[in-house]
Amino acid sequence: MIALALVRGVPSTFARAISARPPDVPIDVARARAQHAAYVAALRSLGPTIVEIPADDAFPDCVFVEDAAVVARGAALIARPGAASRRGEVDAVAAALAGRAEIHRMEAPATLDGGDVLRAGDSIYVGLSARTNAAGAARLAEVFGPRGLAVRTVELPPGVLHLKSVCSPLGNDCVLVAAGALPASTFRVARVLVAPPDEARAANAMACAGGALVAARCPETQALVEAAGLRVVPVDTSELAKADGALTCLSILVD
Ligand code: CIR
Repeated sequence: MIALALVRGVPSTFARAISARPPDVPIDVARARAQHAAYVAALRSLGPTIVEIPADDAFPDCVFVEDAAVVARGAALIARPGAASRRGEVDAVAAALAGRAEIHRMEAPATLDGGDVLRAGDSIYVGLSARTNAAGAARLAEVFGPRGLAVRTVELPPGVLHLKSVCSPLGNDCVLVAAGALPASTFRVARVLVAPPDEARAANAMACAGGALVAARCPETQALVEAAGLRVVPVDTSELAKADGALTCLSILVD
């Protein structure tokens, strides 16, 4: 059972967050904050208690809290994010997790972003990306291997920011993947759902308890997720997407 979800506020500096491609229309921080508040309300409606870490204006990307830690089976691995400008984000997240999980750290040269980590059942898949390196994946295995979780690496195609930019877990035995993004054999799960090409962004859904937040205006993916037995709550995070954020990156579930 998911007891708790950590989220983090949108800083006033959010318009300076990293973006692979500068948006045509600049980020509107007030709109991003309104969308974030709606996301948090939607997540709360799925059941977890929400703990909100205050935003820190020194870190424009801090709202993407998922990247700061990986939490499973009572342990939290505090990440060393691949982007140097994001490394200072992790201290507040570690402080919020202290007392809720056993804290583990990682050191240079290891790098890892939580967005590259997908857990399904007894497996943890980790994308090797521009943000997460082999030493980061090895540290993940060191911490979670003894907890009965097998760590499996996934090579990401160039241009994909994070593993979960193209897929996300829907419970323990089901993964949602963007059409054509990864080889069919990537995941050892009973069921793989495929988001159609014109809804690729919906491949990042935020599952929690018996429900899932799914990108707004993606009806086919919403129907697929519903047919898999999850209650779907559509959410619009288009302003956060201008800085390459999707749905999982806005929270950390602590079970
Ligand atoms: C970054 O480039 O690091 C942020 N602008 C976006 C991070 C999104 N994180 C995620 O999907 N887990």
